[in-house]
Amino acid sequence: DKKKTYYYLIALEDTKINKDFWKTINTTSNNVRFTNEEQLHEVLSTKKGSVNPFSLCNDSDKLIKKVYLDQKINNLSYLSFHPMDNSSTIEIDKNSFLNFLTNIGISYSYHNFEETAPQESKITKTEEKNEKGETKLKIEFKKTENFSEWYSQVIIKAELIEYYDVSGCYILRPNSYFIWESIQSYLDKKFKGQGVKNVYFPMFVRAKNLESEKEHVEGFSAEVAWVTHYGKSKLNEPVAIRPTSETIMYPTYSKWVKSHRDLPILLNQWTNVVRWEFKHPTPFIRTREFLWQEGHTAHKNKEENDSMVHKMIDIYEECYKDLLAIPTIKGVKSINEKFAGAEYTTTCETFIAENGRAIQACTSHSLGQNFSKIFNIVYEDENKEKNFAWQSSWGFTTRSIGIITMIHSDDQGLILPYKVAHIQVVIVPIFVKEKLRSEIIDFCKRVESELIEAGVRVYFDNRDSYTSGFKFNDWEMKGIPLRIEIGPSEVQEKIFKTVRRVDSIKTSFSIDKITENVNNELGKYHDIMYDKAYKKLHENIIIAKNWTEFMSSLNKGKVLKTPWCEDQTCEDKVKEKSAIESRQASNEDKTLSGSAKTLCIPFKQDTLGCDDVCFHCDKKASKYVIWGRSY
Ligand code: 87F
Repeated sequence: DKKKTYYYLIALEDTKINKDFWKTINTTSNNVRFTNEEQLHEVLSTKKGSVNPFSLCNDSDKLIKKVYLDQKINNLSYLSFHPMDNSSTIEIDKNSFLNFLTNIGISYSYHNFEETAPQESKITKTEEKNEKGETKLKIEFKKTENFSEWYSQVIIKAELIEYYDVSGCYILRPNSYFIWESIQSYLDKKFKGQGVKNVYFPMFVRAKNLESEKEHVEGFSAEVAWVTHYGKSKLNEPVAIRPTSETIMYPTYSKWVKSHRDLPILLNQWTNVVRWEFKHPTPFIRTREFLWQEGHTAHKNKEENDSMVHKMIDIYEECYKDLLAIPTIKGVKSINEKFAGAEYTTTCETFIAENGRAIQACTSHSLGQNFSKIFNIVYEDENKEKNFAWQSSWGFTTRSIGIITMIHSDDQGLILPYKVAHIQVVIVPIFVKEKLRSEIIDFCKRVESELIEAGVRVYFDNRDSYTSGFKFNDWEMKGIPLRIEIGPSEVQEKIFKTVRRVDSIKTSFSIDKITENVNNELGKYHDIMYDKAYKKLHENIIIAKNWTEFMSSLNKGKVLKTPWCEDQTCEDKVKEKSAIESRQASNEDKTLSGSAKTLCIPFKQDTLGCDDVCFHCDKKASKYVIWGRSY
């Protein structure tokens, strides 16, 4: 800074250092700048372009008192640095690197470089009203051109989300909460059909329980939020807010399970969870608090447990398909990508073609006996022998609402699957001056009441301060599946006109069979949405047999299906190489940057030839696997 105090920051390449960060350390001024060439030489005996943390051992006068590490480094197992220039890379185990710092007498601490001040609503500008008091409706960005701005506008203008002044937290408005209630009601019935019962465990967890499972907590500990105070007093023992409930529920499972007669335990809870993430937040997709259900079961043997794991991922897949009209790729995670506490992890993956990113849609884990060994969930079998229980856990979150929005919606706004739409049918009267005005209203009311009677969620938009054109745009923006238009000619011909949101197809039906025709349209509606999404997903899965094909399709924003050796280090290398090569290819084009990782090894496998080799390392291929950039 201006007083020549030196700060040494080590940040991941994609971390943006926020100006608010400097306020959190005691700089003499906020005006901190990159050091100049001369000072670089003086302090670190190095030059521009060759700065790397190993040069810290040249700082013999100890001008740099402290090193600030990017919080995200906490989650990594190894780090990569350019030694002197960018023609080569040194990989170093993180703990060895930290030992190096300690050994040369440097103290370090982790910081969140990206923390921002509370954000105000981004959208105020576009919410200005026009002279008639109507909100400007158009989305100003195209889904294919600027996906992230497009998404921000859809969720605001369709009134799914309102911003909130705690970073990473959002308000779910009635239009999106209705979707969540529909998902809850669908899944809850399916769970109960499997004999699963609902419970509620507290949201607080003591450190001793949270940390009792080292392997699984290590990678996540940076995200755990803690309550340290009440009022102005400090708690004797801080308590964590649940990021997930294994360590909350399983000590009790241990109490409940004594004999084989106490098994299975089949429990689920609908809750919120908190994970204080530092990656850039995206409403619904990555938020610091979210809603979910988490199921936790315990069984006598592996077979019963495996079948639970698969039953649950099947229910999730069906929910995406039958309720939300979203096709997914169902499979098992690679060793690198599975939940660390699990024996194996099953998943449904989706893909957003417009920004080339895959999203994990839900997950169901076999925990094997990993947790029962830690929490001592032991039962005595029929032969009086003691065994550890076999366990599963599975979760489905409000991320699904983001997935619906991203998959289905278009440049006119949201498109809702009709089964989760708060309004399924909107009736808009069309007045031509005063011609047949009261007949039109009566006609609309008749259609409305017949549909209500049949259990259709219908809204008769009789607001007289808005034009019909405005109403069309308004309901299109909000994603309402079916619009019924009734004007003078409909009244005269005893028909009604429907317009489908998903493809703008207009059809006229006779007034005689309102309910039958509308239900028919809605049924077709679901299939149209699903088929569209299915086609888009499968058009974007590209088979790659070698590295060149892989990188070329990855850089076109595709997901790749490759023959693979299933080796962990092979995946590490692909991850690293794809990050470097896509950076070179993308040239600042943000949408094409980032590394590829495996999404899943699909359950549905094409047969591999006996001389098929891994697309990357040429070892024998054992499975087809799907790769992509993901959220
Ligand atoms: C963040 C902080 C602490 C994910 C975390 O997937 C712990 C965790 O254990 C953590 N983020 N996980 C894995 C969650 C596993 C599992 N739990 C039940 C699920 C589904 C529902």
